[in-house]
Amino acid sequence: MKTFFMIKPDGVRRNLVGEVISRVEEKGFEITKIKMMMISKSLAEEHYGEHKDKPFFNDLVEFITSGPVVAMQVEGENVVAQIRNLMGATNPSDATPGSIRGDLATELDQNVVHGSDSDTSAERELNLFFSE
Ligand SMILES: Nc1nc2c(ncn2[C@@H]2O[C@H](COP(=O)(O)OP(=O)(O)OP(=O)(O)O)[C@@H](O)[C@H]2O)c(=O)[nH]1
Ligand SMILES: [Mg+2]
Repeated sequence: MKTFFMIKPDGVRRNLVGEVISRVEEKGFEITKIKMMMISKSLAEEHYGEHKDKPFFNDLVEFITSGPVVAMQVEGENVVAQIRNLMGATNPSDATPGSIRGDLATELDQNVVHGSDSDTSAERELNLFFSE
């Protein structure tokens, strides 16, 4: 099984790339594709398309395009759900200590990582980021 996983601009700015990747690798998953990149406005709007009617959509697009991200394809058993567990709850205030967001973030809109929330999202997002 495969998922799309990404270290957001706040994680890169805070030099948490090694820390986050270590957690994924130590858990036992395999990173089979990885690249550091800037996300264009159009890619951001497509990636977060499900949120386009939310009041925070513009802030979300602005934030995710504000600096480089590290995009990954991660493989392993039940990887979509297990990566979401490693990430912790969307709001770091609710994220359990031991999770990436629980240990490394404090704010909802700067929560360090993204991971696909279903197999369907994983396929869509992997195609968006690793199509060439
Ligand atoms: N400002 C603001 N940001 C929000 C709110 N809800 C979600 N977000 C941000 O929007 C992102 C996407 O929301 P969701 O897809 O629902 O959450 P998620 O799947 O845990 O997070 P992602 O992995 O980033 O997709 C979250 O990671 C938050 O940073 C909100 O109510 N206000
Ligand atoms: Mg999401």
